Amino acid sequence: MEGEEKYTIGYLIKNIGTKKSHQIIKKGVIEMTHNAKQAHNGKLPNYDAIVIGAGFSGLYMLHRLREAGCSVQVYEAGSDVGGTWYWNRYPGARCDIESMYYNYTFSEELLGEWNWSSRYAAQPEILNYIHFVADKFDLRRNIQFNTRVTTASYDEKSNHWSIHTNNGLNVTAKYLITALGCLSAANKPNFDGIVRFKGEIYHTGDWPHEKVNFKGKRVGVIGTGSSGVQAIPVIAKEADQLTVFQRTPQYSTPAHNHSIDEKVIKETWTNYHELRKFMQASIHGIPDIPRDKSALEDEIGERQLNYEKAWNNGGLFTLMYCYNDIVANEAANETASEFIRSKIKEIVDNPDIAEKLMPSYHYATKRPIIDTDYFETYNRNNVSLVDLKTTPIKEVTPIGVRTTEAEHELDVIVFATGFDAITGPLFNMDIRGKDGVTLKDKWAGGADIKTYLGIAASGFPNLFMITGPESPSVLSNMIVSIEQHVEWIADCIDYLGKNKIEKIEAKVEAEASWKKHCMEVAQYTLLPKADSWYMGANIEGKPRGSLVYMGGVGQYRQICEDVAIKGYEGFSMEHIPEVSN
Ligand code: N01
Repeated sequence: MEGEEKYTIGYLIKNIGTKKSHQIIKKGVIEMTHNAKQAHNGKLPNYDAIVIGAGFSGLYMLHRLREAGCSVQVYEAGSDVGGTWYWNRYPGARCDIESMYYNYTFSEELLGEWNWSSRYAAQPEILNYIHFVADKFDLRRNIQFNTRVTTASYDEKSNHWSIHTNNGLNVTAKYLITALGCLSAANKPNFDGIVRFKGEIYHTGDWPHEKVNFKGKRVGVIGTGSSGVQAIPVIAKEADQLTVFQRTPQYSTPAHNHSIDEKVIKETWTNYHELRKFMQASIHGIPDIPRDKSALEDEIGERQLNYEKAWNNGGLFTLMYCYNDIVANEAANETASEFIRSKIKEIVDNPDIAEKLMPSYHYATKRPIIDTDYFETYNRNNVSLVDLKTTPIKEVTPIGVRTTEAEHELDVIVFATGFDAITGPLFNMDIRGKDGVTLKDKWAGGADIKTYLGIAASGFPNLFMITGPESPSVLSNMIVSIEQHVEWIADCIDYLGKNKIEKIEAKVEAEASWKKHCMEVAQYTLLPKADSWYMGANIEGKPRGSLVYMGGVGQYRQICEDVAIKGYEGFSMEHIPEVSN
């Protein structure tokens, strides 16, 4: 944004009373509040708050704080808004939460003005929705694009955060809010020889804006998580040959995507108030909950009928919600796991390929996947499967990928290898708190993550993390979790302003008890047993440990509300000293 930096307090003071300064204020480029106007050691920060990231969370944070009268600046590495939906443009990219529940819910007006076309919206439609929101609330005027924050350091003397960016910007703010997304640091495995590959290389999480042409090409897809499972059937239809390199087979159930009738949308919007309350109190942030019965209580026939019905209905949580102990009890889990394996056997014609596609870990302990014709794709004669468990990749050669068994010649390699989840985006930035300690050091590189509610960390005053580690985040409908965090943070900042509190910091003992609670809750689930990205197990060398709060969004919301009601219990706060005249 050209000329953005000159519109600071300093500029206004220098030009006070001039036509230009009036124009700037009127335009709203600077919207100072009583908070920011308070002198801190005689020095004012450039902004009340700096938000990093302009995806769903950063945009709503900007809107909320701006509505509250704060001066806010957002920095975004991409050239436009969208976050996840800006970067993940791979063929087949689609949401796995039903569109009707995957939108902002804070504004009735917004709801009434948007119609989704299908049960699971495709990436371009979700990105259009985000553009629509950005336009409606005129959000871009406080966002600087193509700007990556490289360092953020807290200065104890001024109680400000100093932010530096890749294009040489240096700015300060009282509050720093990370809205980085949990899945924004692409995992690009550094296979031997990769730089020698003569063909094209893509990563699903960093996809070009132009269409990638697969026609007449030999394509290799490495990775079979949600991204790979969505991309594989679409690429298979276009490419000459497709080779899928699979490290871990996945449980995937049919999405059964379909168009949505406008009448249904209107009716849903009408009842949204109730639905919203339900989603906020639920486990995963959707208007549904598991059936209150163990999978082991039903006779086999009855259970099969339930699973069959769920399979035919589609939905991310439908099969898991057939019973209340699928992710809590190994024997119960096995009934669902075995049901999906039987489906793979039924769908895939070649029994050897079917066998390779059958997972053995506990269903839903990795992120469940929903698909359109994923297993069916292996019946095509232009698709082959390489099992990396038995024949691992040795290197990338100039003409393809060599496993311990063979060299697979390729024109294009697509990495669908996922992300360095949750901590990755935070560690990619040099975030320094008190005494210059980095977040990465505080958390021992991820081996000892300590947060309070997944929102704050001791030693890092006035830093708020939206959907940070140890929050429900990726275990839920992200928008429900994002809205809850944004609203909690905005309310907290409002409380600080009203009570003339300058500095807020999580207490060490509050972090310790939050960690203890997170670990206790995790023990009730099977999730810690899986080698998943929830546990940091997908990245070589990443310390293993739970990155998420597993108690559900409803319980989590209640805890956060209680903390706020008790005057932000677990946080230490410092008042602004009276300024003497
Ligand atoms: O990433 P993933 P993703 N050599 O980590 C394999 C959300 N999402 O981008 O399982 C070979 O799930 C890895 O193998 P393994 C959703 O929350 C949502 O697909 O680690 N293979 C795995 O097969 C999702 O969970 C949507 O053994 C390697 C794959 O790559 C999350 O994003 C769509 C490897 C990575 O799967 C991440 O999904 C897309 C290596 N060195 C994503 N490293 C929807 O809303 C990794 N793999 C539908």
